[in-house]
Amino acid sequence: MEYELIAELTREWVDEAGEMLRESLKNTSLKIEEKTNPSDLVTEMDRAIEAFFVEKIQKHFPDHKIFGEEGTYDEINDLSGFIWIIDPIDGTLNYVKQKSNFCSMIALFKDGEGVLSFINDVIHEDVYFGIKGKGVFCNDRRLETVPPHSLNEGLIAISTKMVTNESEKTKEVVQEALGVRLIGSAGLEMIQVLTNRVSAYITNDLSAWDIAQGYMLATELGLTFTRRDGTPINLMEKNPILVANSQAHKEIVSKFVKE
Ligand code: 2AM
Ligand code: CA
Ligand code: CA
Ligand code: CA
Repeated sequence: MEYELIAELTREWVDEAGEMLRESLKNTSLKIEEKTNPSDLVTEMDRAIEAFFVEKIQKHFPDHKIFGEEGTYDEINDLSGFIWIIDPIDGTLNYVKQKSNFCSMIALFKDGEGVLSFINDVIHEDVYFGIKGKGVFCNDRRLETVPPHSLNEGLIAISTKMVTNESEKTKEVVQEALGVRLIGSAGLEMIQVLTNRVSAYITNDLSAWDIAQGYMLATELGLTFTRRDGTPINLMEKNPILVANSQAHKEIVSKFVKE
């Protein structure tokens, strides 16, 4: 099936999942469990949305592999073939506490390269998506390429864990920017870079399902998406991320890799 057709189908699933998530916010008795610590949560909706995507994928693409946060459906030992990467709710803590500032993300990779990707800003009903070679869109609007600019001309987003594990290098990078912004959803933070509302986003270690969708969209838009030290990301392991326009990216890497 052509990528455009797969994207059309995926768009239907993403829209339906978004509707389910908006509806779920009316549920006052949502089941919530702790995973590794009190800030690491999973709700019945994380599981339900992932199961919804998995059912659709298995029906339409039975030979594709699936990699989701809330349960690995296939043993993934390498990135060969078609792999769907799912984060049903990115920013679960926000979903529970703020009832906003979360997104739902799904991407399809072929042999390690992103071919299509969706990040749904559920509350704003903004679906960001990209198809390899066809550009990146927000709903029906094509996103403009971000012009290269210096970190000192824009804002920077950082992950919450970087605030508590603040290092001299992080401090130096953050001070260079006009200001720092935190949302608590890696997906929405990557969208801020794509839309040039922040100039860069840096994180501590994140898994494939946190980054694959933003990685595909950022790459398609011509942004630079690497590990924090400037080396290529590896979706088979956790990665500290740096995504930015080419100029800010270069400046930040030089601060992180210097002695
Ligand atoms: P999640 O909500 O899908 O878990 C802020 O917490 C950001 O970091 C979110 O994008 C969140 O994704 C991600 N994250 C990754 N690992 C996490 C963890 N162990 N606990 C909380 N958030 C985590
Ligand atoms: Ca999680
Ligand atoms: Ca996530
Ligand atoms: Ca999640």
